[in-house]
Amino acid sequence: MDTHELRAAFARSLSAMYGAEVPAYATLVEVSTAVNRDHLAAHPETAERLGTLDRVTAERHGAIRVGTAEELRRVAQIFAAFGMEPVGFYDLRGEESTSLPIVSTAFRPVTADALARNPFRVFTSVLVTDDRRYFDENLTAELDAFLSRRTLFPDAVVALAERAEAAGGLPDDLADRFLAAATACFALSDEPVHRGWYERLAAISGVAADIGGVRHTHLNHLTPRVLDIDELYRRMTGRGIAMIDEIQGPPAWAGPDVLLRQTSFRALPERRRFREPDGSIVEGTLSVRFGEVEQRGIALTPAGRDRYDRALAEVDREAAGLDASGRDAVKKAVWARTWPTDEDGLDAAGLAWFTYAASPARPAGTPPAALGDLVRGGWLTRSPIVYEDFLPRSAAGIFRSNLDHDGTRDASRAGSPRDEAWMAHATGRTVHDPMALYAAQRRASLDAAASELGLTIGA
Ligand code: OOG
Ligand code: NI
Repeated sequence: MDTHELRAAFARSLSAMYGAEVPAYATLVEVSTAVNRDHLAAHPETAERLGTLDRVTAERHGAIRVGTAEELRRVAQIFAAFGMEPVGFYDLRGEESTSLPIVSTAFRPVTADALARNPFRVFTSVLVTDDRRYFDENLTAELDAFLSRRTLFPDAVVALAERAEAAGGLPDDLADRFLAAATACFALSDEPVHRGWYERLAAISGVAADIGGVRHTHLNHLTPRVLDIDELYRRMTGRGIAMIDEIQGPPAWAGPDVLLRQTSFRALPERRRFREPDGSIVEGTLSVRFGEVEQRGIALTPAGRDRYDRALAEVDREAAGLDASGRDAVKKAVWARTWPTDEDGLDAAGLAWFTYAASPARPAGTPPAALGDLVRGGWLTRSPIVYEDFLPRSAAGIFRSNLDHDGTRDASRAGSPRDEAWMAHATGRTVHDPMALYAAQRRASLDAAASELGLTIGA
């Protein structure tokens, strides 16, 4: 099995495991598949503009959380076997009440070809155990000692991953063994949770307890992609599944969808065993795992992203104190006055990423020089580049609505430094800049089109 087959098989294997662990996820996948099929039937001309039905139906992202740089390095090696490389640096800490004591990257394929084969991505976070806003000196020392005594990713799995990365795949028998062992690393453990330790961390942050309160990691969620998230939301609600009350990100509107819209069903109580302070084992529940779903739009340039961030800040100001439907109305109004209503407008304003190809049916004669004229004159066709990354701050409402409480932080203390260079050092790998990947994809398409047309296309 080559790298791409391994990645597709890994996504299927995790999906089967998560469906068995979290039955509502299986419902979510079933409803998503039906929504996608129906959407394609209703809009055959446009439905596949941001990805074929085959890609979108198989598409998932997962989220996992680890505790140390060493755990990060090992999981990066496992993902490398699947052709998934770190892209982007996200800092989820901060002053807002929704802040989490983690920094993150996303492991995903980076070439257009690999993304088309299977775009599986895993948002991967690491606990910042020495951030004094959350943990004092003593707790940092206790946490680090606890984390140093566990092994999330056994040597045998890491060794197979090294071999798969070096060879670009694995022979079938080893591939099966590797897939099973890699999947097992992310299964929910039934080992009893030490109540006292878990609750000490949970008082600070539910995410800190989820990471540092147990001796294993697990998938926190696995997210299918839909072509119509509003319809998905209606159908899930119709099946009696309690969804959070908002779709996060841009509103539904008639113009082009950009970036990411996400929503989720609430975390469900899962049976867990607890070890009480007196040593007895009791049955209980924890609610940490939820069901997210997403609709992907066009990737934005830095100028587009800036406009997006300012539009959302405007929504926050104008919608302060409003309920979900009031906020949605504000969002729609802000979008209508902020965004171009079609792809021409996005491209002309330099807000979104596109690829270009020489049109097979282009006119005769001398082509114009400017990119916009080449598209308008029928020399080039233009296709949007789908957003392949994450917006965890915009999804903060999802994470928040799935935590029992906001936790506690001492904003008067300084955070500890973490940045992309730290992430690169910890993973032992280059952390790609998402914007550079989109820009390179655009440039490569322009270069190919230019050589086919026999001209130079600037910009
Ligand atoms: C962060 C997960 C981020 C998304 O879709 O933005 C993410 C966490 O582990 O809570 O999956
Ligand atoms: Ni997610």
